[in-house]
Amino acid sequence: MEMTKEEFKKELQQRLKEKYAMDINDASSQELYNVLGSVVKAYYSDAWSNTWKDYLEDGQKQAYYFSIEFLPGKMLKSNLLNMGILETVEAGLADLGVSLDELAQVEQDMALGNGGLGRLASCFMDSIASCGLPGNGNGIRYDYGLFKQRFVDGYQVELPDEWLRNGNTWEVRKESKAVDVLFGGNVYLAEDTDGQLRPVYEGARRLRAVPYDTAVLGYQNHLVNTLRLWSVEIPESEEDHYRSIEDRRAFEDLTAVLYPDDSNERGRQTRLWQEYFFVSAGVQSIIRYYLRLNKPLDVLNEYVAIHINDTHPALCIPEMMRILMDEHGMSWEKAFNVTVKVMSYTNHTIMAEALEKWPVALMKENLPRMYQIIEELDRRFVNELTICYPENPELIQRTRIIQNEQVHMAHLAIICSHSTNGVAKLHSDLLKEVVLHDFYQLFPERFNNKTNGIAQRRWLQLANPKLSKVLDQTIGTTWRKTPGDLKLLQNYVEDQTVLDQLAEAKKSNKQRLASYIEETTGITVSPEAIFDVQIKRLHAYKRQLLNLLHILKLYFDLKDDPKKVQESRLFIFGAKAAPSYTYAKSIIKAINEVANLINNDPDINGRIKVVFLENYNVHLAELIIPAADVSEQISLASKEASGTSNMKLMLNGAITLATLDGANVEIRDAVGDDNVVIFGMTEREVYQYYERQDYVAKDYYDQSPVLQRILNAFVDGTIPNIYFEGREIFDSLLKHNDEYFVLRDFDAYVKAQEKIDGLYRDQHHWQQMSLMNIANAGRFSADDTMMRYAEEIWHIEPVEQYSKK
Ligand code: 26Y
Repeated sequence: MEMTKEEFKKELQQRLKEKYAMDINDASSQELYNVLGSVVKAYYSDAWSNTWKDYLEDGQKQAYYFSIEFLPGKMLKSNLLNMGILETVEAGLADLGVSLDELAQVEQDMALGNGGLGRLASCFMDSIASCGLPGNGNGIRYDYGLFKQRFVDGYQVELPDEWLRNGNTWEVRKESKAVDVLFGGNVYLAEDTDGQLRPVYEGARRLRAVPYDTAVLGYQNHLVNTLRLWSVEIPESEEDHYRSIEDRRAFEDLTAVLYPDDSNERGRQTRLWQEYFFVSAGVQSIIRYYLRLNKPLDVLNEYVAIHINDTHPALCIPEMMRILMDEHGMSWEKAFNVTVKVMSYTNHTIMAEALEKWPVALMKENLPRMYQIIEELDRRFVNELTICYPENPELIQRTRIIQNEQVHMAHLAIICSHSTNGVAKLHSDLLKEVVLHDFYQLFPERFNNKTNGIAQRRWLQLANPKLSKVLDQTIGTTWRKTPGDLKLLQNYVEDQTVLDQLAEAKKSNKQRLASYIEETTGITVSPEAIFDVQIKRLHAYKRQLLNLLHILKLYFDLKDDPKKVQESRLFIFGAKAAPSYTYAKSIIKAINEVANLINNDPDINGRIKVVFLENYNVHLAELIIPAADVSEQISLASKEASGTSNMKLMLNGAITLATLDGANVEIRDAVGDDNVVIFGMTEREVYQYYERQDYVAKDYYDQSPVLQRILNAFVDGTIPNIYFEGREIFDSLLKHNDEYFVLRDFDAYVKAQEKIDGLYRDQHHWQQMSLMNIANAGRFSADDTMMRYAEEIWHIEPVEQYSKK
């Protein structure tokens, strides 16, 4: 893929004429963006169809990553980067008086995900392609992405995210690849003319799944994989069956919205439909493609690997069984054998409320054939276990798929796949030892760890050009392709010139963020302050509240002693709360009110500032992360499966302030105790509390005047305008005994923050720590993570002509 600047300029102007009959000077940013998009698409279209043809001709084994969420953010710049023409295009546009950065702003963030899990899926897609691996994504094309967050009087308000309003340049509708998906009705087995038992459907609804394909470009390797997202339509032949308007709506709305619901029960029925819809469409299209290879279905696992990203796509299992048996006449035993070899599953949480269970009645009514197959999977599993462990009926009860009239999706996924992995060492150990211990005993060889990773291309090369430039000048450019080479930076830990350059890059990123803050919130902040950042979904276990309590402590300290020696701090929050998660919304309101109180208090005079940025999303993350000094990773130990913002912040030189949870443990191992600040209970101590059941939060309050003052501020009017929210938060800690041990870890957190303050004062040393973090972040490369999935789970290999040089 070669293109000179002049060729690019000509092409752009030509297309602008064709499409809008306009010259550059007359075109709006949107028009220019659209045309630029079509130039870019034309540029990779050959590589896209070649990749596809190569896979087909070589009968290449391919992986399919099924995920109910994908969160790629904006794609223009990353596509240009991966094609190797970012600089050419930027310069060409500049010649024409157009700024690429401004054009890039026109693109709507593709936010078809809630948070970590969806963003991980997108980093993985990028890495699969960049490693030259044959792998594709499969998901849902939601008409509305994750809600847009606004603050009104400090409260979160949710607005629809109409990301498709101006069209989506990157997608291609593939009408000819549409498939039908059946819902509801009755299903019974009857003998067919050939004597085989086949299901007969009565009164089922038939919906059409239409795929929209998006190219996933590898980093400068000419490989283009596919992200296939499905949208629902009502087939013309079926229109009569949808009698009332409400009835029709219910089905038409199937792919309307992403459920902003990573914590609770609302919207669950539609979610079940969504799950089956994209799973059925995806598996059908895989089988359709496979049949073109003219291979027998019982060796499907030699050509296809299907990955189940959390349990949401776990219906892949019964759906694959259905297709193999009902449509291709395979026996149960053979179908099961092949299905297990094809499927693998990642667990992303140990939080009990997020482990999916579906009421039997709901599943029977909406997905009758799926339910029949699941019931039979359960029956056979119970039979087998009864033979192997006749003395242990409790084990069977605990592990079976159907329990208490509910289908346990994680059990289904583990029992019917060949691999179950956690997303960080600690998390995977907890799965084996505690959460999924029974299954580990039954299938020890299935359990493994794959620590998450991030795409350095997006989170360093694109998001932080300033730092990237310093790196290029210092250690050469190989880190761009091989993030492990960042390690070379360690040789410069005593080099004052390099340390100064790193500091300069950080400062300039802080200025960029400071301007954004000023523009969007009107709050003036100083780039000299410590930028202390907590960005992630708002959830009690992530303990944004602990951060807030510490802010209040600093505030009261300064009120009492205005001369107190303390570095200036800017506390930055970015977080969305699930719309029905009242407690999380109360925390948002409280943070916003504390921000108002402190930012406007003349006694404080700007020495502490608190900014809660609206609408945290991928794009905002790209702006915040390069500017961060401190990375807050303070979840209660054992609760955060991995975390990935911790990796992104470290990569950009922030110092991690963390509990020993999720991947924080591995960050500490990577940088050493001297380059990270760890505090709080370990996961072992947390479990000891659970066993002994002897945590009394109120004791901490009773014994600490500092905590009394801080907590009372929530209910005595010190923090204004939080009459209900303040009481709710106060009660959660003292009346409901502080589920996430905020008060237990408070003192340790304060000390850790004091340590940060002291460390920052020694700027030379701080820069050295920062350098060590950047240098050791290469080990969290999603490229490496994907290579491990490829080798150890999917058994696929890089395609030679596209593999990394
Ligand atoms: C079933 C429904 C309630 C549900 C919806 C979404 C349950 C869970 C989720 C999403 C979970 C999620 O985002 N988990 C995060 O996955 C990241 C990637 O592995 C981890 O880094 C992070 O610790 C984990 O919370």
